[in-house]
Amino acid sequence: MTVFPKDFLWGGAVAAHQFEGGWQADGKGVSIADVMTAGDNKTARRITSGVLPGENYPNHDAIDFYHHYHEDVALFAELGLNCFRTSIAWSRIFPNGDETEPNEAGLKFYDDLFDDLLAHHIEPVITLSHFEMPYHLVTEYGGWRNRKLIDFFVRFATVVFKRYKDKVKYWMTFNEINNQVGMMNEWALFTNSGLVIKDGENTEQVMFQAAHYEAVASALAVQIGHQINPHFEIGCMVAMGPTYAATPNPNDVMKAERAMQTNYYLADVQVKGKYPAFLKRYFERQQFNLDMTLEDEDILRAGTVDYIGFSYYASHVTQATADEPADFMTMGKNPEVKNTTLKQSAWGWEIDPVGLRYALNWFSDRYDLPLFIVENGLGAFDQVEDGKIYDDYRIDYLRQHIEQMKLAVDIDGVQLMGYTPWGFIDLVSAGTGQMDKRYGVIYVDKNDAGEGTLARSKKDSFAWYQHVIETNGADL
Ligand code: P53
Repeated sequence: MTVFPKDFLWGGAVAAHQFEGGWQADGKGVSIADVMTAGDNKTARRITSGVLPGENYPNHDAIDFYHHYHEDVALFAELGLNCFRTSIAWSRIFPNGDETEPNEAGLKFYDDLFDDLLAHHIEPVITLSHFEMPYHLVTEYGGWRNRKLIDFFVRFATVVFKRYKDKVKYWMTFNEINNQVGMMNEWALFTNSGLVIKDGENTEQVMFQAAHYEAVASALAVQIGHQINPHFEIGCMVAMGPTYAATPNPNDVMKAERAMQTNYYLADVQVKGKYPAFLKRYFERQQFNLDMTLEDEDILRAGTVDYIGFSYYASHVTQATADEPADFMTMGKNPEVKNTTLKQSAWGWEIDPVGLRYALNWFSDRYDLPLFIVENGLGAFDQVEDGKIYDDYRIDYLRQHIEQMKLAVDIDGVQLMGYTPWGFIDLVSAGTGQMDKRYGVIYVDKNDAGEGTLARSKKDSFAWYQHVIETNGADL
């Protein structure tokens, strides 16, 4: 017996810049992902000023889905997916971001892709902005610190909403919009918002300004989308990393509560249409002079989302220090505490299936909206033995998480729309730029050095996931 509804969305998730390749194909402009080098488990990716000779930019070619989509979509259909989450590369549609007319060849690519998916009864689930804005908007306008970005984004959103209004029903505006708040590092500020912090600038102030403009742009897109097609379902997308207290000491609990706020303050804005009290007070106390108008407030109120999309990979633990009063944003400022009750991935991410049920309950309690798990999965090193990949560790991870989804639906009454595990076809890691940090049930023959034939093959987890979908999650 399954606990999932008949129309449950079983899918897989990717993002344009991490798998398409074709970085200059058919008039595509340079995107922020195109100026990020490869890192690894210990070395951070670097952001270069433009595309420089001699650097390794793994997103340029990625797994070349751009030239393989036809056979790849056939493989997705064989897997049995009934939905497929990807993003539209903004820089294919508006190569520089500030043009008035879109690039027809870019629009045509997604037409063909969506037609192919629909022919296989696979519903596209589309993120408008997934860590991929035209790089020109960074160099000319400073990224999302600039209010003009709202207009550019709205133009982009309007063009694609109109173009694909009969092909795409499920949309999300900004991927993991809160990553920049939770991480406050160079990578997150750049990938979320195209921000490069200048000497003497207050990083938090610049970040909150950018996030505000994004929230306004998101709310405008929601309103415009609903006008173009009232049947559109438009969601937000939140990175959910629940934070637990290290001990029952109330100071730890208070600190964990504060850290949780970094997960959801933007969800509050996008779901409730207004800023939470703790943040308004924080802005006042910090004396940030943010550009937030009364008109913006109206827009936020009128552009609330239809559902909550979220990613869930891992949970976190935090502990108070004696000299630090619990306050918002504390998570980014403190080293994490290891959770000794859990195992970690090779990249140190805590493996916590129950945390997914916790997250589902948490969202359901606070927002009472349909929920969509649009990313979840295990990044691992896979070994190829006699042409096969025996990835039982990945099956275990996915099985344990789906078991918790079942409990959330069956016992807790959570409204769950669907599940799209991340990187179900191997792709370039966003955080490290690696190919060898693999999430897929489909293997792609390419390694960190960029070598390989790009051939696709099925890991053991492919048949397992296929069976899960076939039985609508009844048989794990
Ligand atoms: P990778 C953490 C760190 C980096 C990216 O991540 C993240 C997260 C999770 O909050 O975000 C998402 O590739 C993101 C995807 C990304 C995926 O997590 O660093 O939406 O683009 O690939 C996995 O292992």
